Amino acid sequence: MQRILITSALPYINGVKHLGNLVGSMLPADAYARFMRLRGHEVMFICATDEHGTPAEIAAANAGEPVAEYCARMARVQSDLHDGFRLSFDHFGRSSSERNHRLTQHFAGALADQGMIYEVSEEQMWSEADGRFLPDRYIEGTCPSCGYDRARGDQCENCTKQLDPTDLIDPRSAISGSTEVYAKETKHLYLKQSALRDRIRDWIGTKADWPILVTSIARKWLDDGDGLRDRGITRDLDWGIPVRRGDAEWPGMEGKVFYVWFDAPIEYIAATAEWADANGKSEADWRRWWRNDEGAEDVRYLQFMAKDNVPFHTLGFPATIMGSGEPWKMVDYLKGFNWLTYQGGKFSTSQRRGIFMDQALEILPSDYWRWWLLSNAPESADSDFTWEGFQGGVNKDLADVLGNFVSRVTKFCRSKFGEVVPEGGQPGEAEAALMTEVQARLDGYASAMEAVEMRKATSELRALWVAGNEYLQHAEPWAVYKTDPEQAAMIVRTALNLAALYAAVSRPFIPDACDTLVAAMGIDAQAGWPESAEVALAALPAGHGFTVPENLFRKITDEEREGWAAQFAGE
Ligand code: B3M
Ligand code: ZN
Repeated sequence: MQRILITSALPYINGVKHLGNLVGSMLPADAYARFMRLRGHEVMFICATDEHGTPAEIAAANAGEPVAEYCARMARVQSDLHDGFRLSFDHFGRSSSERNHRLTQHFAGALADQGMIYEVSEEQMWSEADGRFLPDRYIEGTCPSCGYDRARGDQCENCTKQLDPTDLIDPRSAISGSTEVYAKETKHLYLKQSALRDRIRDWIGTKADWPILVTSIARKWLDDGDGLRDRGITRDLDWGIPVRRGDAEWPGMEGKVFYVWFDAPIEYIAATAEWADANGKSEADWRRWWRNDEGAEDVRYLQFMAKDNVPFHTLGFPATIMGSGEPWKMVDYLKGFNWLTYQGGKFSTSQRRGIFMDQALEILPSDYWRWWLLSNAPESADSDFTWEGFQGGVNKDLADVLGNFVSRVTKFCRSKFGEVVPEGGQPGEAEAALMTEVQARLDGYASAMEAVEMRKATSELRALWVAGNEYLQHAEPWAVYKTDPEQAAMIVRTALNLAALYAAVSRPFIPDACDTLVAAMGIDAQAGWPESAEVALAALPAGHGFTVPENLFRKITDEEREGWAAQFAGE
C-alpha cells in the first residue's frame, strides 16, 4: 500500500467552469484518485477555489456584491457542482482561508530569511477616482499604432501589439472609466527565482517520465533567454493575503497583498491543513503528506492541470519551495492537458460559448459527461466536443455495450431461473477464453491508469465490457436453454459475475452506474480491485440474490442532440 497525494489545479472563483476546465484537471484527477483507492492505496485528493486577484474583484463588482461575500457564495456554487459531478475530493478548500493566509505569510518569511526576496520601486498606473493602482490590463485607451479605442494596457486586442499602459493615448480606468489616471511610484517584493535556475533545470531533468507536453513547456521557459526571471510577488490590491513576514509586519508593505499566483499553489498545502481542521485531525495528520521530515518522503505526489498552468507549477511553485530552504514535498508526476474545443472553436466563458458545468447536469446525469470527457480527454493533442460525437459515444459505449449487457443477462436470468445466481454445470472452453481476455483487459486497464493515460484506460475498460457482450452473443444462453438448461445456467452465472466485476472496476469513470449495479447485484460496495479474473468470475455463488437494475443508461435521441446543439450555440 502506497500513500498518494493528488491535487487538481484550483478553479478560479469568478464563475461556473465549463467542461473544458473540468476535463483539463479536476475530472481526470478524480478518476485517478478513485482508481488508487480501489487498489487499496491511501489517497489524499485535494482541490480548492483560487480566490484572489483583480478578476475576482471585478466579478464581485459586476455581481454587485462585496468580494468576500461573492467568493463565499461562488465557492459554494462550485462545490455543489463538484458534488454533482461526483468529484471525490477529500477536501475542497478556499485559497482565502485562514490557513492559507498563515502559510503564505510563512513562506514569504522563510524566503526572506534565505535572502531570496528584495524590494523594487517601480511606477504603476494609479486611478484617482478608483483610489487604487490598476493592473496593466485594467487601463484602457487608444492604441498608438492602429487607433483602436479600446486597447488594453498590456496589449491591443485589435492589432495584437504589446503595450505599456503609458503608451496608450487618452488612458482611462477600465473599472470606473475615469481619465484621471497617472503613473505613481510604488514598492514591491521580488522573488529571486533566477538564483534557482540551475537547480530547477536539474530537477526537471530528473522527470524523464513526465508527458513531453509538460517538460517541453518547462524547458522552453527555462531556456527562453530571461526565462525564470525574478518575479514580483506582491500587488497593490485590497483583496488578497496581506503581506507579512511570517508573523511579523513587513515595513513598507502595509496595505499590499501577495500576488494571486504566489498564494494559489501554497493553497494545495493549506487546503490539506483545512482538511485536518474540518475532520478533527492533528497537525501531524496533514503534515505527513507534505513535510519530507515528517513522513512525506514516502508519499507519491501527482498534480493535474491544463497546459497554461504548467509554467507556474514547474518553475514558480518549485522556486517557492526550494527557495524556502524547508523540506516541503515537491511534485513527483505532473499530468498536463491540451485544450478541449467546442464544435471546432474555443469554449468561451465571456461569450458563454460551450457547455458549463451547471448546464451539463441539467440535461444529463454526470456519468454520461464523465465517460465521454475522459474517453476523449485532450491528452496528446486537443480534442473537440461535438454533439454527434457525444451522442455516438454515450449511445454506443454506455447504452449498447454496458447497459445492454447488464439488462440482457439479468432479465434473462430472472425469467428462467429467478433473481438468484443459478448453479449450472462446469465452465468450458468459451469461459476459459473469456477469462484470458478479461485478465488481459484488467491488466491493460490497470497499467494505463498507473501511467495516468485516461484515453487508453477507457478503451481497455470499454473492451472489457465488449468482451462480456461478445461472450453472451456467442454463448447464446437463450438458445442453449431449450436443450441444455444446466449449460445455460452456467453461462448466466458467468455473465452475472461479469456484471459484478464491471460494477467494481468501472467506478473511476461512472460511479453512479456502479452504485446502481452494486446494489442490484447485492455485492460489497467496498470490495476493492479483483485479485484476478478467475477469482472475480467465481465470486458470486449459486443462490446469491440480485435484482434487475433500472436501465443503467438511456440513449440520446437525434431530436435531443439537435435541440441541445441549438441551445448551446452561444451568443
Ligand atoms: N486558478 C487556473 C485558472 O484560473 C488557476 C490555477 C491555479 S493552480 C494553483 O486558469
Ligand atoms: Zn492596435
